[in-house]
Amino acid sequence: MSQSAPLHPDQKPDQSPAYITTPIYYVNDRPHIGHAYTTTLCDVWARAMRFAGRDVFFLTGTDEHGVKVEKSAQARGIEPQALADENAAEFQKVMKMFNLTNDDFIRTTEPRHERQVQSLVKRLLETGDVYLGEFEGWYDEGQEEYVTETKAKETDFKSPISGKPLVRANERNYYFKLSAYQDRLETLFADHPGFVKPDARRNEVLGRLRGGLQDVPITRTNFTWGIPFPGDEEHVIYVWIDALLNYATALNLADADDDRHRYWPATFHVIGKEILWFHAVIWPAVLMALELPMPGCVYAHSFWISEGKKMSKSLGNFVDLPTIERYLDVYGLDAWRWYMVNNGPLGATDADFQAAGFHETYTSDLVNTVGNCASRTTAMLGKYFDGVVPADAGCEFPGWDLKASADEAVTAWRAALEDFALDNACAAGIGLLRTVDAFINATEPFKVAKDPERQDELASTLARCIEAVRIASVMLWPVIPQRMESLWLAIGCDIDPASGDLTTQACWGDSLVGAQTEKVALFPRIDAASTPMADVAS
Ligand code: ME8
Repeated sequence: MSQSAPLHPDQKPDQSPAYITTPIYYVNDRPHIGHAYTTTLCDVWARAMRFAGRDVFFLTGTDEHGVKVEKSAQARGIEPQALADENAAEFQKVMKMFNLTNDDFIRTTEPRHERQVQSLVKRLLETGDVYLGEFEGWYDEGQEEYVTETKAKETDFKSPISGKPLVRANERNYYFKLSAYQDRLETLFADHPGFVKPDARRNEVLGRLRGGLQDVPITRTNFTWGIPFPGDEEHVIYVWIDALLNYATALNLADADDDRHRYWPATFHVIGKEILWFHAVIWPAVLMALELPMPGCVYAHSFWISEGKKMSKSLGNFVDLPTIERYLDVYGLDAWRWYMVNNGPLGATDADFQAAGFHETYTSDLVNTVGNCASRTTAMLGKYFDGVVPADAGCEFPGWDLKASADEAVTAWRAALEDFALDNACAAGIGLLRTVDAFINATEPFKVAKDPERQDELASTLARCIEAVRIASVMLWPVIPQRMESLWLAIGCDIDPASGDLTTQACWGDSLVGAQTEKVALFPRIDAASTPMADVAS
């Protein structure tokens, strides 16, 4: 897809493969809004791209090894595998609950993953990118990562994430020669300015990268819950190397010839900002060592906080699954997805989850704009044309060109998706509906209808309104699929996003002429008193 190309029905859809991934989530904890958020963003993009005809592979999964999982399991008196099974099932439940369309769910304790990780690490050993060495340094136990002397001083020898003291650790381990990739990584960043997004995040990584790279230990001997290092089973492979490789093992990249190889490399690795270093520096260096092509973009979003405070176990203010379920019960899944995408931390700043803000967004965007525009257009079609969409009689309305507005919106929508600016994609869709509303207010079809001489004008107005509503619905479908499908049923249009024909569907035309429509009520008005606010605020 080219960013500036306007849509045309004859334009061939881009059917190239696209690969999008979420982080794989730790099984030592239960799923919460953060996990649902990242996965929903990827789902929206995957749906839009499939609709646009691309051959999409959308991957998510769980990260099941490491000392944190081992410790959590010990605390509960169960085996790590039992804990992993229990929580991986919770995460899989989330995918169903949010109707997420991932093509695979990878678990790092699966044999397919373990086998390939061993074979890829063996390759790194053979190329000399992994060697046996000794190291002493400051270690962040919570993050399972060494920090440099400079960084440790800056944070007063405390973890910048958990605030807990760093510990002095000394290990004989296998190391990855990260330092050898300094120049090539700097070139990657210079040649591909879009490699890390948003820009603020890219600048952070570049700053740290220019500070110099140290080799990183990629094995551990102080615990056993991990993949054994090939040829030296006293060591287990460090959880981060094990985890990052999921993006390759899910596509069976360590195996010769496989259908899934066509998806490599990832178009987007979508992650939270706290794990950017691993994805933007260590991961590309590992891929360089393995001589594999680089991902297109690492997109690092910011964090949800909750009612003004950082979410933490001690505060107990995590927006967890039971809380989310209450929102789904009251507002429905589409409303949840809309709020996630439009009010979430997609850019470089954190976003505050507020019950009041949720209600406001629902009411102003979905009830008063999307719902209202669709309902007033279909109501007028019912009243003046017995619900049958009239042909556009070609009347002129100076200052108004809904077709041009729709074309512009679709171009903006496509450009936004290329940038992973999903909020801007929503703005393009809902913006078109606002234009339709303004057009109705300006042309006043309810007055025109009273004059039998002005039937052509009335037909032109309503034919254009319903066509613009239809095109907006195509753009909004990836975010609010259930309601947009109800709308399609009600206006008698035959759209199947699985057919990949968005290029045709998003084109202005007369496909609805003669269709039997009925009045729709897409998003019911909800009384603020019946929202889950009280529970969340308490
Ligand atoms: O880091 N706001 O797993 P994890 C927004 N296993 N997103 C959030 C969030 C918040 N408050 N909290 C979590 C790991 N997330 C590793 C990843 S990948 C090879 C290995 C989301 O269970 C966000 O995507 O801690 C973040 O990066 C991810 O959950 C971390 O999940």
